[in-house]
Amino acid sequence: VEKFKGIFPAFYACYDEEGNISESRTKQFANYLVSKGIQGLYVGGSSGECIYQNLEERKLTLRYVAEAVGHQITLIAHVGAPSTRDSIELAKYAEQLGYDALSAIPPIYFVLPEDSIYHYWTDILESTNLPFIIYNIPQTTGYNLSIQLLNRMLQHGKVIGVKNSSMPVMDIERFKTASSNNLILFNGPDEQFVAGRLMGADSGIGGTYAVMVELFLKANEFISSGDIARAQQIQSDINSIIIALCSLNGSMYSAIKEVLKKNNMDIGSVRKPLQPVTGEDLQKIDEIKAMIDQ
Ligand code: HMN
Repeated sequence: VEKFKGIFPAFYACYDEEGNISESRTKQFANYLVSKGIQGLYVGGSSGECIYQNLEERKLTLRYVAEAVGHQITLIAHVGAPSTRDSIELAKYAEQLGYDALSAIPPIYFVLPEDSIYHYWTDILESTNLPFIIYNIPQTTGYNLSIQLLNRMLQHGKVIGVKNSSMPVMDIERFKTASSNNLILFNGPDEQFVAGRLMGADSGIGGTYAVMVELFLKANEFISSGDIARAQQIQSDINSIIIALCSLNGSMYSAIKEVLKKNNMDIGSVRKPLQPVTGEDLQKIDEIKAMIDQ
């Protein structure tokens, strides 16, 4: 379990100038994050724009990341997809590539009954030998993980963790307690990373980590060493940055990608319907970069 403890940036989609998945940019970006000292990567999640990509594109990203960083860090593949069949195809592919674990949101679009969610996750986890991390993100899926379904899922020995993106930090404590502290809990909302850790999260997976990874690594260290005041100060800086990133005309991810460009890490822009930054936004990017660099 040690390999699942720490900071796991949610990996971004890396596109070329035509908006196709870029092999060189994907590999460069993965290596860049490894050089910062992260514990692992969460590949192909919401921040990876999985919802806007076809299966082949999702496989390319999974493969390029694995080829670039190999076993230097822990790799988690998010395989949530519209059909169970597609999720299983991604899961098997991730296993072949040497990923360390699978993860999936509940089924997309229809908010299906809990029993269907159980079968969706079970079908995925039975399709490979990899451990499985439940992804709870009620604000986008419309389903909030219940203790009942969690208990049912725990009967599969393969469920090792929950990535929890619901806003009440109490949920982290409840899921952990329901598993008699056996599950690894990943904090989802970056704005509450410190609170999540204090309520029992072992780790964090987040969509804004990769643009300010040093801040999350430091906050994590301060929590581990018991220096809560300094961790809180970093959280406050992080939140001002996230609010600034979300205040532009373009999507948060397009703003993040512009900041990365200023750091000589060009991974292209976002795919529509996510909107790219506008000219007006670009003027604010320098200010956001300065907040991060401070
Ligand atoms: C993923 O790729 O799936 C992300 O890590 C999702 C992650 O939990 C994000 N939550 C949502 O998008 C709702 C957060 O990291 C989020 O981006 C951050 O807290 C900023 O609001």
